[in-house]
Amino acid sequence: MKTIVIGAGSDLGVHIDGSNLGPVQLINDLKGFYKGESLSLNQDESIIKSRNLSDRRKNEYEIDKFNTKLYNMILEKIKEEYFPILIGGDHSVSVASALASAKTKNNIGIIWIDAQTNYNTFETTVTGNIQGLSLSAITGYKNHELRYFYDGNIIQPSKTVVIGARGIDEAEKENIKYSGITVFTTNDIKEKGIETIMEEAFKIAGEKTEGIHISYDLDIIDPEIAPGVSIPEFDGIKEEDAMKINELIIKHMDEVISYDLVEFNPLRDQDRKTEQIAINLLAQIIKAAERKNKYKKIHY
Ligand SMILES: [Mn+2]
Repeated sequence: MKTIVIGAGSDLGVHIDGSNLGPVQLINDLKGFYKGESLSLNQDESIIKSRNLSDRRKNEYEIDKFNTKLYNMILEKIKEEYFPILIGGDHSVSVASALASAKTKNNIGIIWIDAQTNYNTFETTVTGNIQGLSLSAITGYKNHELRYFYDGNIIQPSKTVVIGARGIDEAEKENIKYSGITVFTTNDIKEKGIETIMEEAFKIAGEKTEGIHISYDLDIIDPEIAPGVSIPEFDGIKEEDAMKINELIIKHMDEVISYDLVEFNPLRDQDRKTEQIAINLLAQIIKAAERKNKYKKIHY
């Protein structure tokens, strides 16, 4: 088992430009210490992107095309027994990575670390940004249009946990209630502490599953600290807690089978603050993935 870093350069899931440029920059930054393999998929430059907020199916066809390619690319690597680390791109790219991870298993869990729950449907979306429909698509709550390429098992809402949410739309709350996913808000983190919340999350996502997919959106962090994201959401967590989340993920690395880091937008960053945090998170996870792989080699 080896580690592979996969860049998914698409910003078609959001009306703000720039997150498509994140992966190239971060993969370039990683070159100093990561000598392993990497792959990249970038959105076609000839695409005329829709940024119209009243368009409820913004760039749907192009996103489907991109994610179909990305899904097949990641799935192939999983079948070759790689541990995939995906760098986004806006959060719509995680439909491809999470489902590629689910494809070869009967039942996996997912921990979605994000300021938003991304649990809208084409009916409830306010912005028409498809990134906001990604988790509902992954967990089989409507939005089948976003997983046309997929014929495997869906990730069960009962094995799905969102951490750090604070920007939940009213209609989205109804979707969440109906589906039964677990949501821990930023207030829950403040009240109970990040360690308790993460342990609870791993218990839910790990119960009777064959692995856990992690999807980490940088906008969970307060925009004062990490401004380089497309849709900043006030009252986020501190950098210390952001790093702590990663450490707690690494503590459970034997259960983790794939990892995304998404939403770095270099056009919105200030003094490379967000870029530095992203690199620190990636460096930690790469090291842990490589350790995991070495350990597996010894024991099998
Ligand atoms: Mn987000």
